[in-house]
Amino acid sequence: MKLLFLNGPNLNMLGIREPDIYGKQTYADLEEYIRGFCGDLGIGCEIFQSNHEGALVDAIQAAYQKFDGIVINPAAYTHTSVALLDALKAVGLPAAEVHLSDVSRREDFRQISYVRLACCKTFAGFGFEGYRLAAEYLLTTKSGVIDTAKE
Ligand code: CA2
Repeated sequence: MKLLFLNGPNLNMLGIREPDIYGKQTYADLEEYIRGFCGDLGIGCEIFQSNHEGALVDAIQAAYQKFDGIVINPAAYTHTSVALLDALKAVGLPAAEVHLSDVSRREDFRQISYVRLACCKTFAGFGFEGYRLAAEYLLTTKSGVIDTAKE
């Protein structure tokens, strides 16, 4: 079992500003946390962060036949990106959406998630733990496979 963890724009700024919303821990702390629980769960992982939509699309495409699932925090692209949605649908890998904050309790523009339409589950508001919950979900469920032929 090998998972790809994708993080979108500005998540590399974690811990630097807005600690009330995103916590005090840094992006390096997040990477360490992900590698730690993946080790505990006995799963392989790769972590990639980009501020560029196309780079995230490329990473999703490159995951095809290489990973068993994708855990994605698309950050602001959550609310705007049909390109990320299409890429996830194109590769058809089980995917889980993660948000550090509880987006359902935030601004109206954060209530839309395009990426969610290609994800089997969303974990929002659990901080770093959301990534572990998403990984465990993908590890234990087989129901997340998206059949693009039927979409
Ligand atoms: O709650 C989340 O994880 C988000 O995906 C974070 C995004 C936001 O646009 C989404 O609506 C929800 C923001 C990424 C991090 O932005 C920072 C901004 C300032 C300081 C640190 C991080």
